[in-house]
Amino acid sequence: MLDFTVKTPAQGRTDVRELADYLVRRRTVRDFSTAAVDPAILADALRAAASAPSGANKQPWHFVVVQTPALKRQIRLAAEDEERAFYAGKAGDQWLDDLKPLATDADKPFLETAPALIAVFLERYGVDADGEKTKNYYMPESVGIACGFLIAALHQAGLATLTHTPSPMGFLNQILDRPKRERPYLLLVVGYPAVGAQVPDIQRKPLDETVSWR
Ligand code: IYR
Repeated sequence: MLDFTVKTPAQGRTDVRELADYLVRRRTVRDFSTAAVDPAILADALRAAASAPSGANKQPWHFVVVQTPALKRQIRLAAEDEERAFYAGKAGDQWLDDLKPLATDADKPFLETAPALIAVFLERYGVDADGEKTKNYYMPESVGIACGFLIAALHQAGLATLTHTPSPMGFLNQILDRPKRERPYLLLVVGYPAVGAQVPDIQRKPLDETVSWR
């Protein structure tokens, strides 16, 4: 095995506790400061994300880091168009009811205030050197795992994120010039929380509800 660092169980015990204690402190933030983010932090977080396991190691993802104000503005305007339709009724009463604790609405100023947006695309199929289509496998699972790595890495760097999914978000292909074989999967808002940013008063389920031991 290449480069696999073996830990003693005692070291593992300490390290996983420290990691869990830190990960459980992550909260989704919706109120971002305009403070800049070090591009080297983004690069390392993306390096972690792109190392995720994927079906047949096809790595069926593409990440676009958006920092240009004009592009962020275009994305905000397109996302808010979709969100207005969603909150005006497309979502349905039950969904809107479920969202009440989050106090969200169709206004998405963070798409401009946050210093970086990372648009994550799922590659539905690949293209080889001869221009022939190649197959990818377990794409939603693979990209979801990569996004988990990305969010955890950005959190480790002290950054806040928001997993934003305006629906549909086909506008991202057009604004960011990505091919049709890539489907927008997630728009991750990245930055530091605004001074005084609040998060919803919501709790995680007790672990014995979501974990069984047999
Ligand atoms: N995309 C909308 C609505 C929304 C949906 C879910 I599910 C959430 O967990 C949060 C929001 C929005 O961003 O407002």
